[in-house]
Amino acid sequence: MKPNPLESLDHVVRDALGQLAAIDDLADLNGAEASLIGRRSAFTSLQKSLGALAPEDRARAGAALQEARRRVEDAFEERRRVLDSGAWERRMREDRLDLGDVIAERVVWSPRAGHPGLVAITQRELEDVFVAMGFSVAEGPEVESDWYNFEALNIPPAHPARGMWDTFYVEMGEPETVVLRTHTSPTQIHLMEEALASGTLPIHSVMPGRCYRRDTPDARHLAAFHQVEGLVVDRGIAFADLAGVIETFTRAYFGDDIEARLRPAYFPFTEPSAEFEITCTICRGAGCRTCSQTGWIELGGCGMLDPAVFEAVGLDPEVWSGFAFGFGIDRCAQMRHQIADMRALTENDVRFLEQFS
Ligand code: FA5
Repeated sequence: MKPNPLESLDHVVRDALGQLAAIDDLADLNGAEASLIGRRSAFTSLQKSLGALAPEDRARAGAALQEARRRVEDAFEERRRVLDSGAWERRMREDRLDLGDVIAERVVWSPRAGHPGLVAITQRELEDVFVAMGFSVAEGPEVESDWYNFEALNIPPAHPARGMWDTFYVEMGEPETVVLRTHTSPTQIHLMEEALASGTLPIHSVMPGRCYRRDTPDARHLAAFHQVEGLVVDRGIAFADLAGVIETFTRAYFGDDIEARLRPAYFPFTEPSAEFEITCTICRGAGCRTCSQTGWIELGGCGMLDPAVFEAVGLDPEVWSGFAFGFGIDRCAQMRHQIADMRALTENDVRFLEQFS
């Protein structure tokens, strides 16, 4: 009788299962594949030895060998599955990237508190200066009738002075012409009317707000800009009072080293009138593009109230006197912070805006 080559089959299977159980790393398992179930395995050499069996025994022995090999292959795959999931977990653990900080800082948009823009900040600072000097703060409408914006200010229709203000018209003619106010001076009229009606004269007020002109934007002009109007209506007011207020304001807001001057000017609603200028802070008076090489920047106009304005609102110019001024808020911001081109105020560049938080 020929020896049965499959006598050792049980032993081969047990040995293979034992080796498998001892492997706890996927790389080792892959390395052992050939010797456990592949080309170099005992199963392969047993397969070859089947040829020595009698044909009637060969089929049965082949089936037994196949069955034994499948057990080991199944165990091998099961081990791979177990090690694979362990390796995966380990890899997950090792490669884990803590995104907490990254997400908080970069990915998730966290709202940041904004802050008022430079013009709003400047308006508040100017108000503070004037409030400290005893003025109250009032506001007027941005859309005005022709009467408030021009006529009550002694600028009748077709008056040449209308050319001083390039106007945006909202409505022309009947029932009345309506404009976007070209300056804050119409608020003077509202205030005088209200004070007269409510018996609250005298008036010491400033009136900040937005104005509009068909001006082409350039280094010191915008089409929508801001002014702060000042109005004093009282008894016995003189030009020296106006000059004193302007001087005090300049020192308080720009500091002692900035030179200011009043130059004779013309406004239909004040007489005498003056333009108020300071040394250009960009070039310190040497002359530059911002000040058109003059060394001076005009901040506003001012003057003693014209009797025609008192008469337009029904105040007796024999009893009441006063002065008014109107400064550009954007110009004040520009000079205070040495902004060479005023258009920077409207460009919404955060690098610019954040400088004034
Ligand atoms: C006036 O608007 C007069 N209402 C001022 C006034 C008030 C005179 C009370 C007398 C009594 P003027 O057009 O010069 O004046 O403008 C005054 C200031 O507003 C200017 O000096 C400037 O600082 C500012 N301003 C005028 N136009 C613009 C503009 N397009 N962009 C930015 N600022 C401007």
